[in-house]
Amino acid sequence: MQEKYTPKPIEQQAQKYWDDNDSFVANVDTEKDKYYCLTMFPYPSGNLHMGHVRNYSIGDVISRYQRMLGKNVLQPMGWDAFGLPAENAAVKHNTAPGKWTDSNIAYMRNQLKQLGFAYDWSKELATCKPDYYRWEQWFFTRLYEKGLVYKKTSAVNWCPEDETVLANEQVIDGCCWRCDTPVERKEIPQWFIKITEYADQLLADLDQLDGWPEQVKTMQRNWIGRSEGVDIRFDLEQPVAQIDSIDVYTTRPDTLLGATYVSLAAEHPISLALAENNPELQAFINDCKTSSVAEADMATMEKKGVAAGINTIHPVSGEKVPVWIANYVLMNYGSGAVMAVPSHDERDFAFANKYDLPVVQVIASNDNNDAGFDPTIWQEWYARKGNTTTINSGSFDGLDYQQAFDGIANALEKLGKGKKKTNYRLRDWGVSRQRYWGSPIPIFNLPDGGEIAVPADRLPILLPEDVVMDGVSSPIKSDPEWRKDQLDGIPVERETDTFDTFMESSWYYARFTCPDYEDGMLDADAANYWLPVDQYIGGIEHAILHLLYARFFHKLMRDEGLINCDEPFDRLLCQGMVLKDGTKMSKSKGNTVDPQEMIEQYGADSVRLSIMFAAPPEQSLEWSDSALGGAHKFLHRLWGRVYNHLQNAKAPVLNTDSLDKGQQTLRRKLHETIAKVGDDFGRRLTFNTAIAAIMELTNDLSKLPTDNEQGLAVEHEALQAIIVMLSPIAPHFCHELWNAMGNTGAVIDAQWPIVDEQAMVRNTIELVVQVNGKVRAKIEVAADASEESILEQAFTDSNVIKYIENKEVKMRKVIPGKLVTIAVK
Ligand code: ANZ
Repeated sequence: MQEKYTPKPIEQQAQKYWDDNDSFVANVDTEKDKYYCLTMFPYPSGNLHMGHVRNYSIGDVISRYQRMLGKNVLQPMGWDAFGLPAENAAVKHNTAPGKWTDSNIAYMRNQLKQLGFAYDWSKELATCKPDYYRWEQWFFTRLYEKGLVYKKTSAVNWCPEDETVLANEQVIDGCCWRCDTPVERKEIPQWFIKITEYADQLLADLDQLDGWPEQVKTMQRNWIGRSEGVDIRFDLEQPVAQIDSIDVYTTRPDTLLGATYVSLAAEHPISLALAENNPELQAFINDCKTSSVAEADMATMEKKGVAAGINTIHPVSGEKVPVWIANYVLMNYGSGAVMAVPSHDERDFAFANKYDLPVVQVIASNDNNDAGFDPTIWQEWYARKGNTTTINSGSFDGLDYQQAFDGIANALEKLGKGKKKTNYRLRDWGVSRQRYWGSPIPIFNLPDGGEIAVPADRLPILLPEDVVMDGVSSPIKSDPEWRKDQLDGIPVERETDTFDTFMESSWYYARFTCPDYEDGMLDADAANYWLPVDQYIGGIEHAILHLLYARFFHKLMRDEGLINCDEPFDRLLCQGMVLKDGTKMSKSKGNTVDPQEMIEQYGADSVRLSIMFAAPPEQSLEWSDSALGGAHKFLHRLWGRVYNHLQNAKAPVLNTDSLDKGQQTLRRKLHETIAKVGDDFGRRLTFNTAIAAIMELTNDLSKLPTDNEQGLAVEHEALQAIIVMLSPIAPHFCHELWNAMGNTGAVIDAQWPIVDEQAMVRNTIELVVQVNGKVRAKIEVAADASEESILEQAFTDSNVIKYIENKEVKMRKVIPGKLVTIAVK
């Protein structure tokens, strides 16, 4: 063994050993418990950043720990390789997106290898390769056959100058990022998958996910947004374009008598019909078309509208209620129409104030003796449902929330003017993108309109990779030849839209179990053995969409008979960000830390150790170069300790019956540490506290005298355990030391150390001695000492003697396990 720790050659040797021995290749083995640990795969953007290093280190520690428990561990890695950045980079560097992506993958793979992650590289996959996306295309055609996908027109961001669709991130302050032309909303036909058909299951099954953070489940619940309400019919005073009523969806039928106007979405059929003879309305509708399609913007934008000039009849009061067209009503929620209750709904309130519409309070607080509607305390309780009473509501006065809800809903049902209804906020998943670098959507458009799904034997529809990007439109859209195809002699046109890249990341975790399988999307034996993923790790930014789509796809695959469990991810850990000077590292702020430089300078193990030590995994972590230096020093010291030990020790044999007190104490500490670190790695997933415990033990160990055989034997036992416990964190370092300690086999194949319960038994305990209520001494007594001998020891303690000398002892008492109390006068 070398005297000094030199990371580079040690890391290369360990990595070579793992490679040569296929150490991390995982095969189905039904005799063994499996453990599938997955960290969200990266987009191959060019190089790793510190966030990746943290993320992948967490997954690696968990994987390596589980392996030492004897599990059959699968930890795969691959590339989420389609997406817009590749198109932009291709234009900028005058290359093709495929080429750019491949070279990034090669570079980043090498970086991951340098960090020593225990991946099964034989299962590597890249989603931009036909052997991956062909199954996604096939699956889409299956969903098409089952009626789970459909086409409908839907809004996109359109640049009239470039005549191209823009992604949301390509719209900057409402203008095209390239030419600054104001962006319009354009309705074009797009493909949708019916995730709404699974809304109920996606909601209900969240309750099974005990291993998920509550916060993530709450976010998913809110996103699915189940609400119970009533569809209410407001008859029109006069029909418009043969329509004689407006259906509104409300979750607050209890406020029905406070409805002072009805508002419609700009795209509502009545709005469109009225606009034909109303230029002001037409202009307003056009105006709405150009505003953003992003839902977040809809919520915050200024409320605007136009009076429709028609009335409805209130279903209960029979009074006239005017109709407005308003920009805050969404066409694709409920029925695209709202009964506006400005006294109890914030948006309606803002709108009514702006256009001077009447506000009628119908809910009164039971605590407040309120005189009229006071908009300044709107937020405080007007929107409240509990502890209220209805007012101004005719025969429905004097009711609490639930009574009013049920009373009015039932009355409407009797009148034939309302029906209870459950709605979801969740929309069907629009999967069409007008971009090039994605999987082509496997549809043939027929010459006489209509379309059919591409038959299985014609899949995959290949994306050409040898393309020139003009920076404006997709090469497969601008190439008329690419579209041309034939089916049974009939000319057809290929769909030129590609899939949303969330499609690929929705099922990669399943394909990892059988990435080379050629006879289907999934090999049932492999998929059913490995799934569900036991531990999934990734950023909180994926808490909603990615995780929801993956859960949805899982259920779709289950219902296709491909897998047999209900949920894809058993346990979920969302790691925090890596910050520098309190802010997120980003190139634009110039505060990034390059992992590559750190690895070169300190070695991968120090980088891994420092990043895992800095904070609990869910918390954000403040990067510090000095912490890295500290981690490095610790490894050096430990190395030196092992080196010295090996200079002194000649195979010492531990004899637990002949240990002195210091040796016993160290062994106790050792086994307490083993128990704690196992709990931290396995259950708590707090790696920082595990490392702290290992460091503390190492520190205690350095104080243990080793000038005798049993001292060396205890040291040997402790160093062996420390090397094993630290190996998930600093695997190369421990690989080398494990062999240096004379063990056969590699540390990755070592068993997790077994806790010696006997060593943890404390045979002495410390007791406090109080004299007249003040602590005067601490004495160490045998754990099974009698009361008499404890008192004897207390009374002979020199410090205690000082306080009782020449005094009359009034009381003496032992409180077992805690203290001795003495009263004197
Ligand atoms: C009257 C009312 C009174 C409402 C009140 C709320 C509070 P959730 O809970 O998300 O389902 N709404 C219905 N359809 C809409 C649409 N297409 N665009 C915008 N808003 C719409 O929301 C349901 C509530 O959102 C409904 O209940 C309706 O306003 C509004 F004190 O009706 B409510």
